Amino acid sequence: MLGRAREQGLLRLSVVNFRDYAESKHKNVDDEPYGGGAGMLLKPEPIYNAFASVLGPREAYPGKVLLMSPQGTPFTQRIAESLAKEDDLAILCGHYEGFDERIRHLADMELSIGDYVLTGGELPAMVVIDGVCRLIPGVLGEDASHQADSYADGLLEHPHYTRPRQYLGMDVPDVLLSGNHEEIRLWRRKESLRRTWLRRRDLLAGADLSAEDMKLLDDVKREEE
Ligand code: 4GX
Repeated sequence: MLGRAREQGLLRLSVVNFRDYAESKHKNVDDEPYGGGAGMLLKPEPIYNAFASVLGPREAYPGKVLLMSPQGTPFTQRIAESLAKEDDLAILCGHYEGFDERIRHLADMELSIGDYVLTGGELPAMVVIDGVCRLIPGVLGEDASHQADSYADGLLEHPHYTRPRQYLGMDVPDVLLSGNHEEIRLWRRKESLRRTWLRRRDLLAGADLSAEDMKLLDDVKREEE
């Protein structure tokens, strides 16, 4: 999807190798931690030099600068939506155990994609790129972007079915074949609430639920007791 979006001119992506901006003749971008300890740290100069060479003075950068780290703010759909409004984003990431604290000062926002530790920030950066770019108008098809709107309500999705009507003894729920659009809407909403109640109860606190939702959720709770 992002490859097509690039071809269509909907987004521009480029990768900068900060090794090309290392100061020493040996092009080393990492060094031992002051105070001792295991592991090498990413040095500040290659990152600062790369930034200035490619993007100009930090204070003149028009977009947001992101740093990928497990210590960051959890990356959520809400954050993806706010980043999708920016015309420019820069993401700092590296394949190192850690980075010199002064690199943090280049960033507007430190983001984490989850509570686990990876070997580098490249995959987290790609996760953020994917999550943000799919929200750029035109990147997803008409159908998919309409769906994306409905996923933004903070609930888990209801179950989906396609043909065949029966498979290995598992039937498509009758309501979905009924042609009754109001009944289908109510069923989907209820099953969405059920999934959220059963799998991610924490999400219900942040979801804005209508009076109808509250009634459906009551029914779900009674059924799931
Ligand atoms: N959510 N990692 C960060 C440390 C590092 C080294 C050099 C920048 C430069 C992660 C996560 C994550 C691994 C990215 C360690 N960062 N990032 N890297 N979870 O695990 O975002």
